[in-house]
Amino acid sequence: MKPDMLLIGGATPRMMEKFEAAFNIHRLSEITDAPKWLEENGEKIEAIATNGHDGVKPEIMSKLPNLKIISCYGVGYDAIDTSVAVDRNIMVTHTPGVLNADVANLAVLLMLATSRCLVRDDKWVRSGNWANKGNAPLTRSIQNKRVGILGLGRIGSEIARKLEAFNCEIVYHTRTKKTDVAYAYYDNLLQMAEDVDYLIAITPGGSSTDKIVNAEVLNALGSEGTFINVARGSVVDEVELVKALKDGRLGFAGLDVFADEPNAPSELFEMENVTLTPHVASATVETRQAMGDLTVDNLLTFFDGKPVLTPVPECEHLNSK
Ligand code: NAP
Ligand code: 8YV
Repeated sequence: MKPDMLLIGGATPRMMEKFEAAFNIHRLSEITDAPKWLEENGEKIEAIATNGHDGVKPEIMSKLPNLKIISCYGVGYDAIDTSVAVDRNIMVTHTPGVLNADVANLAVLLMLATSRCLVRDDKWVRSGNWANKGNAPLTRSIQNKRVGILGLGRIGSEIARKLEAFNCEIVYHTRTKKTDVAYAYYDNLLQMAEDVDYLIAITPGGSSTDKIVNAEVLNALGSEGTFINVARGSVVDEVELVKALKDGRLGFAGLDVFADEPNAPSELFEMENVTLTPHVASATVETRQAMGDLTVDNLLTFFDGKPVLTPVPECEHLNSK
């Protein structure tokens, strides 16, 4: 008998092929009256496959009394309430590590694109400005700049390594000082923002990081400073971010994530000092394949009675049960 799995959000054809071989799949997106369906069928669901954006809503989780595992396609799992999962002995897995390189690449790309005005200069050529108005205005270099990384974990460390190639001076802020890195540590985010040219956010979302990049931090970064966000939209006070960019209190921003995705504040659309991407840091064919494989393999190993490959830290203890 195949276990019943609820699929929240999408899955690639490669994932679906493996899911279909191992599970009875119920796609939430195809269920017309979800509350009624959950009431009538919730008992049979043993597994959920979801993603970092959709997570699992509390009203869904509470209707699945026999849920055993949630496998998240993504490393960030702030949209899944792990405290409820742990209380109910539900295993939660995610996809750490396999996306480090591409997420770090997008952070560097946003830094470069914002500083070198890539979007403006692409338009300069296409619009005929080059021929009609002459050379585009000068841009700014990322070479030799001081970069503050907010969150020096798996991805933050990869960003730091990549920026060494640009001779950037790396400093960082986390709650705990790392013992194994030579970069200067700031125990105070505001102080770090005062001292750097670029601030890159790459922490988890959730309550501990909610709006930690606030108006004060943005002011400290200043009119020549650049804020890059590849973490979660919730990490920055977005209303203050828009105001600071408008007033020129903050110079520039490169943003992959937003508070109310798939919506981004429309004021940003008119700003030339901002580069925007639609939450695509991990969205390459190669990385998404690796994330998909890990999402599936965590489920398959679990139902094989083996320890899952990548539990979230809160659920590691459930692996030995
Ligand atoms: P990780 O290895 O767990 O690293 C997280 C880092 O953030 C750690 O250095 C941690 O250090 C720090 N941190 C956590 N809470 C903090 C707080 N309140 N204040 C300051 N620092 C804090 O995670 P990762 O694999 O690098 O992934 C990081 C995050 O990137 C994910 O959770 C996700 O939100 C985001 N992400 C975004 C995309 C995208 O598509 N844009 C893709 C992948 C990941 P301490 O614990 O010492 O504070
Ligand atoms: C995904 C992410 O796009 O891994 C993460 O935390 O934000 C991205 O890789 C996200 O999980 C949605 O699928």
